[in-house]
Amino acid sequence: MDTTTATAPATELDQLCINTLRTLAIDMVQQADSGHPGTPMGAAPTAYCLWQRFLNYDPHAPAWPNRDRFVLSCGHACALLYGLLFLGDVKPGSGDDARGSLGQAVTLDEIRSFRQLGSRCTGHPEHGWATGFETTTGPLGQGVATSVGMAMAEAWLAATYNRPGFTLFDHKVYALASDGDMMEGVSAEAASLAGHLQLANLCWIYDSNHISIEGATDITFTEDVGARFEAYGWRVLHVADANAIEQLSAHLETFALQPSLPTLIVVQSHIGYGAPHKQDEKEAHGEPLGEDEVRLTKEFYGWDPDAKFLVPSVVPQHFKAHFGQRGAKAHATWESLYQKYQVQYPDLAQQIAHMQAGTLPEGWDAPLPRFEASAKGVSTRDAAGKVQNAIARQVPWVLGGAADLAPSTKTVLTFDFAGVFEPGPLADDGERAKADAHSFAGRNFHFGIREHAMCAAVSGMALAGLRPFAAGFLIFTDYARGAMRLAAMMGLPVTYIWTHDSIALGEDGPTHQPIEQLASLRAMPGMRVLRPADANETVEAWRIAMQSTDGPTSLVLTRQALPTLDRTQYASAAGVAHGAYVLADCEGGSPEVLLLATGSEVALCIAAYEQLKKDGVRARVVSMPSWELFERQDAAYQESVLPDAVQARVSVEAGSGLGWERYVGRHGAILAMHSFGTSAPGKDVLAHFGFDAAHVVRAAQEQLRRHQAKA
Ligand SMILES: Cc1ncc(C[n+]2csc(CCOP(=O)(O)OP(=O)(O)O)c2C)c(N)n1
Repeated sequence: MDTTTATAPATELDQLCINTLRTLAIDMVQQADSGHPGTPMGAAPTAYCLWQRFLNYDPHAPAWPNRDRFVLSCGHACALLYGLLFLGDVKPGSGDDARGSLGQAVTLDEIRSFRQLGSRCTGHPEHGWATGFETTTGPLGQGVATSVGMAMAEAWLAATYNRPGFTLFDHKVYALASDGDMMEGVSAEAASLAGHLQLANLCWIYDSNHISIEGATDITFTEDVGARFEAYGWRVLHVADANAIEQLSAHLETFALQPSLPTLIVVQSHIGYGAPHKQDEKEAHGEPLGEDEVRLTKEFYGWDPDAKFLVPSVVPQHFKAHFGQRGAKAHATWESLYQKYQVQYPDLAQQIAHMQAGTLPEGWDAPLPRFEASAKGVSTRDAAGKVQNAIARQVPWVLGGAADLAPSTKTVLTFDFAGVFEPGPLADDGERAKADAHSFAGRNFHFGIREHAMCAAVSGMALAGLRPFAAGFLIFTDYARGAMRLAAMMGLPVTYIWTHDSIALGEDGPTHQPIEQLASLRAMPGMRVLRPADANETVEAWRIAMQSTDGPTSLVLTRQALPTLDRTQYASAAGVAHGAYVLADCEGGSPEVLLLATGSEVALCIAAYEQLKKDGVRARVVSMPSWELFERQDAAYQESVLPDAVQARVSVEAGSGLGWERYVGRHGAILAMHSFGTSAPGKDVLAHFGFDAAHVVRAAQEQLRRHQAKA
């Protein structure tokens, strides 16, 4: 906090800075002929006050791990963020390329080309496109939900790495939210979680302008938001007028001193503030003000109506004198503390360095289990749980949880020092009890039945350098998709564990049996999907997830036991790294028919293969745990697995058949689901829909007949 100015009334210079932010936003939208000018105009004083007086952020070291986070949840108001980053002179730090530094600085040229091809000033903030975009926002609700994960990460980092005299982590997480953010369900899930967890480091500032696109929010949104948040366990503070920044300042000071609850500050504002005709009108949304209105508004601000993208030189200077210097000082103090910490706690410092660099400690995969061949086998969820525990023991920042399904998804970290992430009791001095079984240092997170908020939260955790996992049933990815999509877009190394991956889950019936979910995850750019066929493929799948630093991985796992294949008889599971590999091949010539499958259906293909072998048919089984990885292999490898010459092909997957034509061709056989499932024990459901070896054998023989007839 800047004690010289914290609650002082706005000066003329402050007003000039605020109006610079407003006019830059107006000019950006006018020039682009698209975008939302009204919200930046209304919320500029709020954002200015936060940045200039409170945010601890070194503009020249944007990857500093203890920086305060600012999330613009209403991403459509991004012109405001671009103005702040430019006026605050935020630019990549020298010599570091960690997450916070991603991209290049927002320059005035970039601002002028707002929303144009190649500009860093994108239509909504895209993490990585310019320095200082802490997360991608745009779908309303995502930013605030992600900020909860950032706050959880800070709480975990503080509880895990701070030592007496070494407060390495004590940063705050701020999110600026709009009516739409507050309407979206995901923000309610996330706020409920944050309230339960008593995340005192979290502050949402709700720019309440009572307008959304269709007009005044009294047609849609009339609840008492503050009361709702109080019920969630938040402290709620109010600012009657966004332009009165000293009132907001006072509340932000209160927030900083609050030891046990998250804070919501509800700020009443006017969309399009200063635009004489468009204020309080829905036109302030989604379109430029228009030249005439721009002039009138600028006059209202005491601005030169003819000036465009005008930045009075005192404005960046003023930002530098407060926002810049405060952050640089805080960072310098932290650096000298960190240097001493490195000497006193070299192992812990090494862990922090790994997190910052996105690397893993030497030998992280040494204790990975290997599973003995077994006809009875284990489910891939069980195998994954063992692998995950082995990894998490080695890598302290591998942590996470499930949406109330940790026991079913086998994602509990069971080793004795894992602990549970829960707020510890507060001592008299307001300090929390240090790491015990239940504290913020715990690594088992209970997300509650909140799949969407869980996935947004793990994104926030990944953005802080952690390697989080999130788990649930595959069917519930439908509830979490919004957040998963942004994780894929941002390239975050999150591991999702989706179990109960097919109709074979059985008795829970069609509502719980995934059909189209696998295909839709495969359709998501940047999402690595792995559906391992047995325990040893599961080991390899987890290995790939851990080695992936460029995007999320979905591990798609069974509820039911699968035979653990004898790898002396069949090919090594190391083939998983190629996405698809020849698991079982014929002898005495090239194959006549290819059997392609993933996950639980690989065992069916193996059974069919053995039968076909007895019948004198030369078949090949291809295990295809990951289409994405297979697509990345060179043409020669792909040809070696799926030779063009062999067109008799059968694919088997107990889900939607969408996409399998790519591998079996238009005339190949696709054994898949064409409807929702049914309610019965898993074995009966599988039999009902024809997922058995006999069916695979029949399909293979039909393929052979068809191709022999053609030849
Ligand atoms: C999930 C989602 N649905 C719809 C939109 C499209 N959208 C963009 S801005 C907007 C209205 C936003 O109104 P509000 O949240 O009150 O923001 P403000 O009026 O303060 O700009 C809508 C519906 C969106 N960005 N995200």
